[in-house]
Amino acid sequence: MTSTNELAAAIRAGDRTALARGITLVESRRDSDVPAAEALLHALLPATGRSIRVGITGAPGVGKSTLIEALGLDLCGSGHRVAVLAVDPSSAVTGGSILGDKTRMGELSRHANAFIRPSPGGDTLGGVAARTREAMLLCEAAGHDVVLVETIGTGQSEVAVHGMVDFFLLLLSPAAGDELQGIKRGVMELADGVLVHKADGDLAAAADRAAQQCLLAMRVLHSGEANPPPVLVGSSVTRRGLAELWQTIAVRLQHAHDRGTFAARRSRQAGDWLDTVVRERLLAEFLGNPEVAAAMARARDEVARGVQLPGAAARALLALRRR
Ligand SMILES: Nc1nc2c(ncn2[C@@H]2O[C@H](COP(=O)(O)OP(=O)(O)OP(=O)(O)O)[C@@H](O)[C@H]2O)c(=O)[nH]1
Ligand SMILES: [Mg+2]
Repeated sequence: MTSTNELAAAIRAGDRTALARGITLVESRRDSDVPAAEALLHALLPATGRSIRVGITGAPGVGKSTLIEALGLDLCGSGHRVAVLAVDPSSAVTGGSILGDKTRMGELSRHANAFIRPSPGGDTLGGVAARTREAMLLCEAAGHDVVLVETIGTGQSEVAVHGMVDFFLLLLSPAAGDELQGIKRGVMELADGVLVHKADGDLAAAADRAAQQCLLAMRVLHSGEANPPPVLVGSSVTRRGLAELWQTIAVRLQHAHDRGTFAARRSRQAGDWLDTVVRERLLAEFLGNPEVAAAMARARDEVARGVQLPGAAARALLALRRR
């Protein structure tokens, strides 16, 4: 039985088994694990925050994992220590990711400088995202100076991942001209940069055209801004544009540092995280009360049958708390 302090020391020393154990501890949903998990995070807090956090989103199959593998290998090769995490909303329901992220990033997962962790399970997307954020802190304490977070599946997880990274990269396919209509405007607005991916072989010309269209769209979205998000073109197969991509991200983050917006964004994210956790826990506590749960089931039934209004039913339910 190792103590929390021993585990914290082993994580800081870069022991991968300890890091994996630490993440398992903070991902645990057993009440009895909460004190040790919080103590571990508290002990490691001073060693966190010193990484570049990049979120990678895009439609299924656009090549997020392949890009992470290619970029991750380049970064590890130049001495960085890369951690790869994922947020998978479906794992909120199924209670654990069964996706073979590690097998899709086979070479990277075997690299001594890389650490790959699939999405945690959870009761809600908020819960999954909170555990990923905490895993990120542990990875930083273990000395990983680049954290890449992949959003899995469609929709939902983008806002959560945007809320935990310094740079949110949107991947588009070369068919993006058609795709732009399908991509939710909200995701375009969240993006700090866009990469039109798979710009190789027969797709290269289409990728360049898509990038032009996307650039126009981004200029409209960010009109009046001195430094609108960059739109790049690249391929994980030929590695075209990958060095430029990382260089662009690094330069923009350096500017953000210099202007103070980097620190401001992280502070805002921490505050938002607190709000989310409070909301989630209040709700879980409220609905965990058997009396409330029974009343909630009755109220749902009445609302569904149209014999009660949602607003009035909610007021009656919330009144149960004050009794
Ligand atoms: N031509 C070409 N194909 C690519 C490139 N990158 C990835 N692919 C292919 O695209 C397919 C999907 O790649 P993934 O990396 O699994 O895509 P993903 O976005 O992570 O997919 P999900 O995690 O399922 O959403 C695979 O067959 C890859 O080989 C690229 O740069 N060029
Ligand atoms: Mg993937």
